[in-house]
Amino acid sequence: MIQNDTIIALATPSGAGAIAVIRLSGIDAVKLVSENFQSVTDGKKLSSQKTHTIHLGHIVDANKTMDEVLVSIFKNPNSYTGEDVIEISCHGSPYIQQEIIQLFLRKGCRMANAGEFTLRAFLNGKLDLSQAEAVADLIASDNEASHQIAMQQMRGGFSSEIAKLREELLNFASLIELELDFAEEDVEFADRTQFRDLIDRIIFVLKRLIDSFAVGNVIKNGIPVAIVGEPNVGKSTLLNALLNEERAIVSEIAGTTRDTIEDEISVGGIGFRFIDTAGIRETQDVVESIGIKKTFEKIEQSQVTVYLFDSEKGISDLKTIQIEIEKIKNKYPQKPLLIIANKIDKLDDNQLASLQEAIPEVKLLSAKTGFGVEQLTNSLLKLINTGALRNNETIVTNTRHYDALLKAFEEIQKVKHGLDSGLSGDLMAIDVREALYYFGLITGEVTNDDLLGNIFANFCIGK
Ligand SMILES: Nc1nc2c(ncn2[C@@H]2O[C@H](COP(=O)(O)OP(=O)(O)OP(=O)(O)O)[C@@H](O)[C@H]2O)c(=O)[nH]1
Ligand SMILES: [Mg+2]
Repeated sequence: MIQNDTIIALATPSGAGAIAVIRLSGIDAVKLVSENFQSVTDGKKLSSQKTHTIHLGHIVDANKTMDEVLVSIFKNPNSYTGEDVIEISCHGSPYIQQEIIQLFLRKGCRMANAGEFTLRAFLNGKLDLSQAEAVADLIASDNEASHQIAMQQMRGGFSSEIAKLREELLNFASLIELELDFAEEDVEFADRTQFRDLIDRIIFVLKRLIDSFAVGNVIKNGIPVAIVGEPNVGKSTLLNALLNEERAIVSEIAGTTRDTIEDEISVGGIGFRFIDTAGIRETQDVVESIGIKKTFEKIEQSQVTVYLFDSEKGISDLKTIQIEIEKIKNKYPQKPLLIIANKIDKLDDNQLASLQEAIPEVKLLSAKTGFGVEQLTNSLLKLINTGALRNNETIVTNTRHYDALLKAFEEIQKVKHGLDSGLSGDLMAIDVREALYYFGLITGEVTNDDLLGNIFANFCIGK
């Protein structure tokens, strides 16, 4: 699997820009660039320059000068990939980018696959697997929370904890296996009290990490919030107010929104995905009824439901609204529900007071004036348990890690039961080995080509 041929790719986004960076990594990176580089300082040879230096000059092919560039040199092992790496910062015209890449492909480079630079970093021991995966998460992060989690994972917070426990467990595994060689003598090399203590610590850590996934998953993907209610109550107006742009069409005609409209914003560092839905009512209109069916699907898929009603109707026809609220509560008893009276700009203080009395949990809002919008986003934040995030605890966001943690947890439970019931050493050793296997999957001590292929295929080319 380990290859050190020289790979090349554009590291910056494709298209025109002020500057583009082309990256090469591999055994011939320095030599190839050196042969096609003319320093502004006469006679300066790139190949004899020190690592971590930058050089101004021209990329030339035969006698043709392609661009004035800056070349950065990183010699192995002190580079991102652990190999010799060259970064060429050229002018960001797509033509220049392609000309330079084509030149080095002709000279013997190979176009890098998605994530191949990071794959090499992993294979050369610069990163463990979960850190490598965090690189992709970091690039994909688009809000403060997902950024924070990815940074923490990249720095190794999570995998170093796992690696340390794995090490300790490995130690005990060897001792237990050693006992098997002395089965006749009935000795115990592995101190059972210490062993039990380690198992308890592992269970504690695994449980915390497994529980964190619920938070992590939500943060990574954005929290879906469905905005529902009868036609014309102001759902689309609220969406626009939340997003601060005219995203959805608003009109006084009931049934304006026929399909669902979604958009994401960051509130307090957490990504919320708001879903504006078609108003719920009995209708003969085929298109509208499809939209209404979708509304219920969206409630199912969302983490939080925001139920909006027209506060004037709250005064004139309270019963209907109370019935609606009960219906949603009965249908989705587990889902957090925020009840919002919209258009409160149309009510006077007495009416508002009686509305609040009738529906104690109601939140008052005017999507038109913006009153109550901030309070609504605050309520949403409170619903999401992000305590772990604020406390800077490790949060698991990766499904692959989650699966491995669950399996490891299962195996460790077996070990614990084994200890409690005085299971023989040979059987216990099997469970310990299984747990070790799943720990290793996370950090990459245990891998196979399929697994690596899957992980790195999701990276961008050039990373
Ligand atoms: N006075 C007042 N009018 C509002 C408020 N919010 C929305 N409206 C008006 O109510 C009407 C309906 O608003 P929409 O946002 O289209 O309502 P909707 O719930 O998306 O309606 P459908 O898509 O048809 O289900 C529009 O004329 C809005 O201008 C508000 O807070 N106060
Ligand atoms: Mg609408």
